[in-house]
Amino acid sequence: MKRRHFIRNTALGTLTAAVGTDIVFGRLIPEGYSLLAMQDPDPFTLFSKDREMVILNDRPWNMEAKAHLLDDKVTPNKYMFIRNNGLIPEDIDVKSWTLTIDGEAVKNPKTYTLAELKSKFRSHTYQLTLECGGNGRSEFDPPAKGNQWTVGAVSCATWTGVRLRDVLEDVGYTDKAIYIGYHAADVHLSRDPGKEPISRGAPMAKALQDETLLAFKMNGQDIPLAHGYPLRLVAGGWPASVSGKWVQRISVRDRVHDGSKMTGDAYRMPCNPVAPGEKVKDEDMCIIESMPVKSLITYPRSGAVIKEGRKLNIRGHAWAGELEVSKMEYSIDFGSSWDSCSLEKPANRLAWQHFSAEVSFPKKGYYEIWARATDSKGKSQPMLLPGWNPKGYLNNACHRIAIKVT
Ligand SMILES: Nc1nc2c(c(=O)[nH]1)N[C@H]1C(S)=C(S)[C@@H](COP(=O)(O)O)O[C@H]1N2
Ligand SMILES: [Mo]
Repeated sequence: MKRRHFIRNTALGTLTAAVGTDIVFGRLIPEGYSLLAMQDPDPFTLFSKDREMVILNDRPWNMEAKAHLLDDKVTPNKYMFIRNNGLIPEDIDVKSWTLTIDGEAVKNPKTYTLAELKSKFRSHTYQLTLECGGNGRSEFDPPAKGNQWTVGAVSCATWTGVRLRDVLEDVGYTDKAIYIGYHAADVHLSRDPGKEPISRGAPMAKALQDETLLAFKMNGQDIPLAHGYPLRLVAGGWPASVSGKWVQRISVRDRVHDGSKMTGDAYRMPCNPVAPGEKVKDEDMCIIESMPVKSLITYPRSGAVIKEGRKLNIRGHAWAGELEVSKMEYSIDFGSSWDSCSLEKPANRLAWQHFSAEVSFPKKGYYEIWARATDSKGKSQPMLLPGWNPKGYLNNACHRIAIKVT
């Protein structure tokens, strides 16, 4: 038998410090063996996510919720989707974290520490709907490249921070200002420091809205690392890609921001509908702004079984980008007829709204419940897939669940 080799005392010292307690038989750890305590935690533990969350990619991390996980009126961290374009920044030092406002339309760029931002400007809290532009992408045919989101790349947490408007006014900007663009601390997948994973933005009108925040709290606590700790731009109602995480710099531009993922097919749609699979010229692509009207049935979960003669209480949320949802309906006959749901007002502008209904079924058998929201301008969700586009954005087709009455 081969003689066992054990780790050296110095290595054992390092391990003990890392584990944080005495390793009782530490002397006997075979050489080359790695302790379980030293292995990377699984992503659910790492990001404090529920184990029912679905991982779509691990490099970069992308994770979505299932419809029934989004039942809370205010989304807790454990059910909030993660959408990363690059690598999460490491070794964040809050004490030395700064935000710089610069750009062609700023005469004197200014830099704030986090403490300065918090003490100099008033804090505001809003509940804000953040939906990835690619939510629902998995349904498109021909398929679109990218994370195959189903329905769970949407959240509505409360965000606390200072108004971007107040900060921009404190710095001062010229009448050349037409757009803002963010720059963040995350790292490009190639680890090339000259490349940004994503650097998007919004027109001044959106940047200056009351609800557009530089946030430092989510649901009353420090923003979780994966969601942008220690400082994040939040612009509800627009594709969530506008809400830059780990933000360090905001440029006030004299042109449409041209950062990473602002051009080409990224977060842009054919300005006019195209046939599925059609090539679209660059100049015929338009930047996505307000998200379309949409809804989600969060209770019961698809596949639920109920007894004949019983009524089923369904519920969920509806949202409409910059607009309010004015009508919510459901159908149990594949969209031939619709009944109305009761619909609550949003907690504030740009927050999703809750709906509920009591559904009766005529007899035993299989049913699908479809939900359809209509926005304040009268636009309704399409029953089936909306217009195909190269990257599979803005699928706001009616959500549906299966029900068996036995
Ligand atoms: N710095 C930075 N900000 C970012 C991203 C990113 O990869 N890096 N992803 C964007 C995209 S595409 C989306 S959909 C949202 C996702 O926010 P969440 O991960 O907090 O749910 O963050 C946006 N902000
Ligand atoms: Mo996104």
